[in-house]
Amino acid sequence: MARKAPVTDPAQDAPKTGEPQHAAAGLPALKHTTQIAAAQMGLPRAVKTLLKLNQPDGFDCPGCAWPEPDHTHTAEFCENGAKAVAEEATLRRIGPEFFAEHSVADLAERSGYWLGQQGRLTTPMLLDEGATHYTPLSWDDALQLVAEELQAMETPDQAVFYTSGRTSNEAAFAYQLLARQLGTNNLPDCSNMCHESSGSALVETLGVGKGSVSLKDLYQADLIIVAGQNPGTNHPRMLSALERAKRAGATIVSVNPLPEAGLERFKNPQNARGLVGGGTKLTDLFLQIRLGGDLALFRALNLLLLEAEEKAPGTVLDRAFIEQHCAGFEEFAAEAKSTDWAEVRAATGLPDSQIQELAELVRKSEKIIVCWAMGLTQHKHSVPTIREVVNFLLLRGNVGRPGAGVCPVRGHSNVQGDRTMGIFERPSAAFLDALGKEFHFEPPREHGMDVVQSIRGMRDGKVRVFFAMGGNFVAASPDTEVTEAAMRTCRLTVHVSTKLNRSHVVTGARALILPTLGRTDLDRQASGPQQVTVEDSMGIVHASRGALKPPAPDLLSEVAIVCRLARRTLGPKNTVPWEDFNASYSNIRDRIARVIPGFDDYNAKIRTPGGFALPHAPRDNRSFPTTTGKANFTVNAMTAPEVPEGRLLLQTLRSHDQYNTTIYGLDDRYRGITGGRRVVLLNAEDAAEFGVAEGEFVDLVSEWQDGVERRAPRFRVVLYPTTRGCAAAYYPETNVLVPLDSTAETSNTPTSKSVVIRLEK
Ligand SMILES: Nc1nc2c(c(=O)[nH]1)N[C@H]1C(S)=C(S)[C@@H](COP(=O)(O)OP(=O)(O)OC[C@H]3O[C@@H](n4cnc5c(=O)[nH]c(N)nc54)[C@H](O)[C@@H]3O)O[C@H]1N2
Ligand SMILES: Nc1nc2c(c(=O)[nH]1)N[C@H]1C(S)=C(S)[C@@H](COP(=O)(O)OP(=O)(O)OC[C@H]3O[C@@H](n4cnc5c(=O)[nH]c(N)nc54)[C@H](O)[C@@H]3O)O[C@H]1N2
Ligand SMILES: [Mo]
Repeated sequence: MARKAPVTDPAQDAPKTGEPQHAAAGLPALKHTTQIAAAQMGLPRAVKTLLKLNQPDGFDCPGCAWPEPDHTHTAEFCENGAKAVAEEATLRRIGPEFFAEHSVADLAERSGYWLGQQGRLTTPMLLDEGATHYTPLSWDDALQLVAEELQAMETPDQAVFYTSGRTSNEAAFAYQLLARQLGTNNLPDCSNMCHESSGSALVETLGVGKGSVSLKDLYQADLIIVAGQNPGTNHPRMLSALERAKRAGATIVSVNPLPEAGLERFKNPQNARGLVGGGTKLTDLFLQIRLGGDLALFRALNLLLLEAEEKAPGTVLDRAFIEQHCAGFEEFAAEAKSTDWAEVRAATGLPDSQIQELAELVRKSEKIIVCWAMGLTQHKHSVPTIREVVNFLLLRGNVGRPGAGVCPVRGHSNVQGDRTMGIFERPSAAFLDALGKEFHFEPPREHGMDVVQSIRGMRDGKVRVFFAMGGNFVAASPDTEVTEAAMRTCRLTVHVSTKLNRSHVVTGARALILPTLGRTDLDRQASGPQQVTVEDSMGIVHASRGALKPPAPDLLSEVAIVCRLARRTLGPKNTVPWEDFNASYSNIRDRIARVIPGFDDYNAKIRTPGGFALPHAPRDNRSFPTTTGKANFTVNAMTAPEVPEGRLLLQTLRSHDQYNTTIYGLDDRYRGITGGRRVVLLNAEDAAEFGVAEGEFVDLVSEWQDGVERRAPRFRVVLYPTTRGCAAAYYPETNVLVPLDSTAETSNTPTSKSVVIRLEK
């Protein structure tokens, strides 16, 4: 029986609106941190836990992937990091009694917020075929059941192994090894919905799919452009870095359809200026762009730079860098010069004068960094947009020298590390060669399925087993109804999880919940307490040690689950010492050191406080491991989302009180919205044109070339200073509107930031 996700819980969803704020953090952030942490864990545990957060002997924040600065503060965390920790370190528990009381049909009626608030999972649970309730079972029985289902497949490609980006390096390495020993590269991950476009564009142009800057570079930059990112909510510790850069003289430009409070002004809760003073103004120039207008903006900037160089040869471009290190300049320049200002205006909605002002700032700036996140990666033309950002930086040699470079700001705390460990459906031949050599087996060579392909695969009956290492696949993926129906075709769905979520109630014929330790929990194995390692957004790898008493005595770590499952599943095929891996994670690290470049002496290096940096050829020595051996300029045709008359372009984004599909609360404080999430932010002139008023209810109906109607009912209108024609509403409530086949070219990322909609009263 297919039940739809509950539309809303009226008692919990009565949004009120006030004025959007113009500064982030400060005292209110401290107040909220304390309230939330104390409510979930009680005050003593809250204090003990938060003091261990991001400290050299403590655990890595399970929030975002922003790097830790040198540890000068005892409280090195932010409001939203504390919320992420409180969510995990909560004292609430759900065991067999809970599942006896609540049928799956009952749970399917609950909101994602309610599900998450019930507490930590404690016991392996099985939803048997035809059963109405989950029932407890032993770890042995649970893992045996998965092993048998995997062994019963006709081909290994009937299994899909999803990963969300919190999984440690050790667990990720073991997990991908299990999948490949089994014989499949079906290793989709949250990155497929997140920064895949950045990876695709950067590998092609610079040869490495990661950011090229460190925190130190940020502090030294003259100009920092923050495009398509809301750090005040999603990477709050980035604001301290921007503040420091600013105080060292940097100019900050933000490019966004929304005036985000965190980028306007930052009140650093770690100093008096921030707590009681006015804080620091961050943004010097705000370009309120149209959704999807960034390619046009960077093309226009590149045109202006090329024209300025023509007028004053030798003064604008870094000719020596271009000649020595780059390929494709002539083709790129010819294309850039064909840029049509009328098209730029239509795509960006910006006055020419603002783009010229930014071009002037660029000319005056020796060292430039561009930071971005989902506002750039989740469009149809995201890959060409990011390639154009690279063109922009290459023109003045802003890659591979101090204070300059590319800074894609990652989401999940170890999403970058998971990819480094081989969680990827399209692994390189070099990686597979090294893996095969180390473990004496022949890894599968055929590419596997990414997230969108996995959903199609399930829909088309090609997948028998869906296994998730964390995450909430059903709620995070696009086209909710399609994804939910796809999930239900599986023989078995398995979730290794810390908290209950929607993916546990939309299941295959049988389903398992395997509860696991989180980042904050003490992880004790045969050789003693274990540490794990993670890689942040700037390629620094460091250790993380959980300290809290686990929520239940027999919870297994992610590593233990993988190792035990592998031993049961692989049989004679197996060539891996899983028991040793399980007993001491340093045994896994020894193998990683031999397979993955940059990890030599891994076990020794993680003792360095603050961790160690992975090699990054463009940053370290201006060498570019691309197909041409140079940094590639690229030709990116002008394009922007097309919005028919009477329609709006919708972006689906995060509120201040959520972590992806985990809802912490119902407020979006900086945007002045409280007590509810089912809101659509509209420009007042658009609202007037469509004849809707503040507080009125509308259905959001998405229109896509397949002609299928996708509807998200009853959203309350909030008048908001967003760019004209550009609406905004929260994810995951609006995932139902994102068509499965509407994805970015090359990266196949769902276009969550450009959905054409109409409003219906
Ligand atoms: N507290 C908290 N922290 C998080 C998360 C969370 O949910 N909560 N999620 C984590 C994850 S997985 C990720 S990936 C990151 C996400 O971090 P962000 O990318 O900051 O998250 P979004 O809320 O999707 O915000 C997108 C921003 O881009 C802007 N934008 C949208 N479209 C465009 C566009 O076309 N052009 C431009 N220039 N701007 C645009 C939006 O107005 C918004 O400011 O955060 C991570 N950190
Ligand atoms: N419309 C729209 N859709 C989007 C986006 C968008 O902007 N708009 N953003 C996309 C992005 S950027 C991302 S990254 C994805 C996120 O997709 P996911 O990573 O799949 O989703 P999360 O909501 O982060 O997953 C939360 C669940 O992870 C589990 N969990 C938490 N910690 C741990 C742990 O330590 N171990 C294990 N095993 N489980 C744990 C908990 O059970 C929790 O319920 O969503 C994408 N979807
Ligand atoms: Mo993400």
